[in-house]
Parts: sequence; C-alpha cells; structure tokens
Amino acid sequence: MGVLNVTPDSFSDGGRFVETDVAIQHALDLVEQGADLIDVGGESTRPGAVRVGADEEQARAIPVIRGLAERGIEVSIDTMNAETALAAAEAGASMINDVSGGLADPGMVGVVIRTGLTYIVQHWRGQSETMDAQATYTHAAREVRRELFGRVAELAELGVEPGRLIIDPGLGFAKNAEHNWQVLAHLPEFRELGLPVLIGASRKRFLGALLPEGAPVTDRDAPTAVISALAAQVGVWGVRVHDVSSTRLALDVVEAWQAGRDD
Ligand code: PMM
Repeated sequence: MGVLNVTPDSFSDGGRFVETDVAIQHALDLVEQGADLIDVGGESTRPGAVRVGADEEQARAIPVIRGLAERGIEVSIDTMNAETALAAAEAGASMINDVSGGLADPGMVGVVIRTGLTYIVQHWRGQSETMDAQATYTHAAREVRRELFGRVAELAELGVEPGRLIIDPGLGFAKNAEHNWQVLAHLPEFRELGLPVLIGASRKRFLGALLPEGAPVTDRDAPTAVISALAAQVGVWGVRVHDVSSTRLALDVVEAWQAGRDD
C-alpha cells in the first residue's frame, strides 16, 4: 500500500502532493514502483495534528481518488469521517482506512455497511492531540490485540461482516517506541482471528530513534523496508509505506527466500 498524503501538514512528505495533478502523478509513480493499492489521505493524523473539516478533507482527497479510480488503480481512503468515506466510495475508492476503527465518527459504521467496501480497522485510543497521553499499558501487545479484537466483535454486532475487515495494530497511535516494538514482536498473534493484518511503520518516529539525531526522514525508508520483510515473513497481509521501491525490493527478497524452501 503506497501512501499518498494530500495534506499540507504531513510530517513525512512535507505537503508536496497537495495539487491534484501532482498527487495523481505521484500515485502513478508508486504503482510503477510496485504498489498494489494507494491510500489517499486528506487529513494528517500525526501526533499533535489539528483536525480539518470534512469539506477541506474532501476538497483535497476526492478529485485525486476519482482520477486514480478512472485509471483503474485500487484506492483506499484514509479518513475518520463518515461523510468523506461516502464521498470517496462514490468517487471509486474500494476500501475505507479508518485509523479510529469507527470510534471517531458514529456515522462511519453505517457508511461501511451501506457501501459494502472493505474496512481497515485500526487500534485507536483517541485523537492525535491526546493519544501520546494514552500510551499506557502493562503489556502493550496483549492489550492492543485484546482491544482491537474487541472492536472487531463490536463491529460484527453492529452488522459489519467480519469477512470485509482488515485489522491494523496502529503503530504510533497511543504507543511509544517500546510499545511499537512489542506489538511488532507479537505480530503473529494478531492473525489469530484469521483476518488480514496491515501495518504502518513507514517513516514513523520510533524508526528515527535508530538513526543519528537530525537524520532526514527519508533515512527511515531502510528500516521501514526491513520491517516490511519481517512482517511478510510472519504472514502480514499488507504494509503501508511512503517509499514503495525499497519495500517492494524487500518483499521480493522474502519471496525469493521462501521459494528456496524445499519443505
Ligand atoms: N498511519 C498513519 C496514517 N494512516 N493508516 C493505517 N491503517 N495504519 C497506520 O499505521 C497509519 C494509517 C500516520 O502516518 P502518515 O502521517 O505518514 O500517513
């Protein structure tokens, strides 16, 4: 999954893709580099980010989604807003990627049911402004998994077919570096429900901590690609990344490695 943030305040690509044509071209480049799916987001969710209105979010994201869908590219909409998800579905998106798992907007579940789209449910404890304060766990991996599986059960009760769900532990969302590493080390346990698992480690702060202070954010692409390979080894369905080339290559290595097995 290639990330296309059409936000002026995104931490990792600095808002370079705000204009529709430039955004579409960047998405086409990501597909050329090996992305199977483009995740379009019109609102930043980085820690401390201020929420934008649904109108502004749609003005940024919808023309891009329409342009990509017209070109036959599979698109997910990264949004917590039900209205934006609905507009994206009408513009041709095939998945709704909701970092709040439907907790931020009470209208989201209805849109998921009505549109019949695949729904990416992420573990979430609250909005960006407050999520760092909610990063308290006794065993992060176990608690995140329990809360995420609990959310899947709630969604099923509300009428969302579990077969349409993809789950994501939400690295960096109410999680510090130690929590993220613990979740990654326990990734196989997130597969216990039999649902596809997605992870988004790309360029996140906890990877910056492995690099010299002040290193550019693009230096986080190498550790991101390593995580992509390790995640693929344990059967993760997808990885959400900014730099598709390096992750594609890492995944090709995993595939070649696995093909070499003779058992
Ligand atoms: N991370 C961000 C945004 N959307 N969606 C999913 N499913 N998983 C993630 O980990 C995730 C996400 C924040 O990163 P960005 O600001 O670089 O897009």
